[in-house]
Amino acid sequence: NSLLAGNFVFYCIEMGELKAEKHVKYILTVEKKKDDFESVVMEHLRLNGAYWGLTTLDLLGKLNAVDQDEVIPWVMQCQHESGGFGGNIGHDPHLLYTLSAIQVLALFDKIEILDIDKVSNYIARLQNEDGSFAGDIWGEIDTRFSYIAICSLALLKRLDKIDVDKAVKYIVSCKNLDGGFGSTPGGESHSGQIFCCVGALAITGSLHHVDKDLLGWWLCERQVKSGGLNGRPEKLPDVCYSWWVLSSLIMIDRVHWIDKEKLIKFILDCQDTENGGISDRPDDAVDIFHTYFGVAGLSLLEYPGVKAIDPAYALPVDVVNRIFIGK
Ligand code: GRG
Ligand code: ZN
Repeated sequence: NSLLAGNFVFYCIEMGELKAEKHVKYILTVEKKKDDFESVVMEHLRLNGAYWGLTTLDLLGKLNAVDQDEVIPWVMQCQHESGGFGGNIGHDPHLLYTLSAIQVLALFDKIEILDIDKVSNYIARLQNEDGSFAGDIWGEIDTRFSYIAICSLALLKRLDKIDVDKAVKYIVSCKNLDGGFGSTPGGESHSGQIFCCVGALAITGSLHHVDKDLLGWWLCERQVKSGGLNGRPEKLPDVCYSWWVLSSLIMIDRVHWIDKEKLIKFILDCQDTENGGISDRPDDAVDIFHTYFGVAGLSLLEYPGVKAIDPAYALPVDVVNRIFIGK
């Protein structure tokens, strides 16, 4: 206990502390404002934005500050007759928003209001003969979509609707000699794609395809002097990689290879301590995306007062347990 208390004091005094209340306020304001610059830019990704904002609120223990009777009917209005979800009402469906819709409903324990077969059939139809997935009817293929399909179907308990073996084979075909993964076979290793591939392999129980030491080495080399992580060699650090890199390291059991305290300090240094929100790098402008990744990163780093997040499903651990173990 005194060790924990000692740690807490260290976080608060030595490193500056997480301005949780300010971030909650910032998220609630972004959710409400519909016509400022950020909202206009975000218009087409509102369902993603809702997932980022609401998950952050839940991690900070403040999901109840949101009226779910407003959020849930709006989410359901984003659904298309094909079964997939668009980024906003009337927008075309895409796997990206379909996962966000499922995740938002999961946060509120409302997955059962979905027509589960309809949604899972939409996802399953996007699998190609080689096991890969397209993001929507236009056919762009990317391991992001493999992850989204697998994560969504797992949350809906409908993985049997796709050919999981082929899906895994395709992901493995995107593995590189450096141990990382790219968006398609031969594509450069990038931390975002690595999260997707490792996450999909974790969910399907296929992590034996990963060379954990080789990939762990590549991932921990992403930490730069300031303590932040970059997405690939020679690039600038960015708070969002605290999620993409760290979640991957946790899934392959190599998170002790980075300096956690330095990373916590980097994330805390990216806060707007006056108006709330977290930016990609110290002194840049905050946005809801990096606010989510900062708080989610701190959650993975076991920062006090932040709920634990599941590194594969990108949802609070209690939400994931509610789905797979029961209440
Ligand atoms: C549920 C967490 C969650 C994700 C859903 C959409 C998705 C699945 C995953 C996206 C994975 C990905 C490719 C992330 C990377 C995003 C990013 C910051 C790209 C920037 O790339 P560059 O090249 O930036 O612009 P760098 O940092 O390399 O200079
Ligand atoms: Zn970023």
